[in-house]
Amino acid sequence: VTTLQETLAAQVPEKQKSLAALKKEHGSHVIGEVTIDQCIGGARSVKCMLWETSNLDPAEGIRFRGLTIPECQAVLPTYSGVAGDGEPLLESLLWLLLTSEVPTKEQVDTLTAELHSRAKLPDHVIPLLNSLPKDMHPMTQFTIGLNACQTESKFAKAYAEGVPKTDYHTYALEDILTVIAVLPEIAATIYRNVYFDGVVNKDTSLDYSGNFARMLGYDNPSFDELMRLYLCIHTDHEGGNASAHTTHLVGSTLSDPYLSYAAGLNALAGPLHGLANQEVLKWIQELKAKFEAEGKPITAETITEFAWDTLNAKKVIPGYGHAVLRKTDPRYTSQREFALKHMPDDELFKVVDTIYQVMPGVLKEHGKVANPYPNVDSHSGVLLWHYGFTQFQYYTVLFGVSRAVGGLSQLYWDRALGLPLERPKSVTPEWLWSQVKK
Ligand code: FAM
Repeated sequence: VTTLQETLAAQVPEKQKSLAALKKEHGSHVIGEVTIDQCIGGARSVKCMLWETSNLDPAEGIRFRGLTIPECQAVLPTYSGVAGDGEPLLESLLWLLLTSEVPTKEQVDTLTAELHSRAKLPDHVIPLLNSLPKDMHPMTQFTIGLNACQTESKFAKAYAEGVPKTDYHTYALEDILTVIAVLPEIAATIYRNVYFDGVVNKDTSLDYSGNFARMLGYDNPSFDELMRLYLCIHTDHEGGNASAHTTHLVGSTLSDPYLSYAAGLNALAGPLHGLANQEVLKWIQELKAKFEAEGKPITAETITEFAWDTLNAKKVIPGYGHAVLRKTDPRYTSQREFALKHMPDDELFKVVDTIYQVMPGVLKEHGKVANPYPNVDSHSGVLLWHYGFTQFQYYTVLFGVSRAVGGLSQLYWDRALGLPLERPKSVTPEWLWSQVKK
């Protein structure tokens, strides 16, 4: 069986040559312009970053190495081994994002074994996590835990020893696979510490997602399937989202993969980004509490009323809108299909479905939101809740385990292709005014 490392090593020379040719022959070709709006408005759709593991089309949604979520579900190896029979394994998607090839089940099995073998935390990490205050946000604990593992960085050690830049990607891959391997145990330790007894039970006879579910304390094949879907759909959303971009930017300084992804996690912890999945459940719980107190049922009418209360209070509706998408997020749709298959009568699923019926209309009437449709976060918490995973302050940690796969797969290619330090030009307000005063 051709291993992941052999597959990648065979690809690097050709891709290095191709990018060098593009730069040499067409480096000065103009691909866009930048307006003042984009300069002061968060660089929306400014094309100035290379990202190969996925691409996000506003109308179509995400494609992982050219494959949509349904296409991934049709071809990527599953737990049973039969593609299409259940959710793809997270390891299958990791292989696809890194190599752009659909792996065989045998190849995926070698990757599962490799990740399990790398999943050894340094001795100082669990005691450090155990020492953290229980009311410290789980995302803050998560980034502390990952930073603490940086003592193991092979990339940092090799750089310090002066290895040639042509070898950086080989050491980066070592760290990338180890970071992906240790994140579940860091995450599970935090969950068990904050909400239970601190005990983490591994089961490495299972795949990455199944073992992660056991470490969290869940032993239900249906939940294992949710974990596979959840971890796959949150991996990558092209390069411009804050967690991916931060990982790429910090990595471009030759900070190692541990420090780079820990930085990406801090971006993910923001309410407009990964923390939205927690905010969605908080919003739904507040909605339920209000109308239960008033003795009113949750209907399209009461949800509409609560949505307007939120908007009139100058707050955002969490789980709706997107900086790029202009239609319902296919990551929402894939979760809806999971719910229809596994929990069609779930009460919260019905609430999310009713929100979906009314919210686009409310946001269109409100008139400011460019994308009045749901994103990935408006559905994810409801699926977890169904299995008793009701600690929604923790939800973004699960997102953080998954997003490492996308951000770090690209980081491998950043180093293999020798992408340089990222350094866009900032301008002053005076300069902007000087451009428009004729
Ligand atoms: N509810 C209320 N107002 C919203 C809104 C929402 N869901 N989405 C956008 N707006 C507002 C936005 O705040 C802005 O208002 P101001 O002019 O007063 O600043 C206006 O509509 C235009 O914004 P936009 O161009 O439509 O969106 P942006 O590209 O600026 O921002 C998001 C995109 C995702 C930050 C924004 O839609 C939002 O805040 N959504 C709610 C939080 C959320 O669900 N984030 C998760 C996104 C998800 F993809 C992820 O990263 N996990």
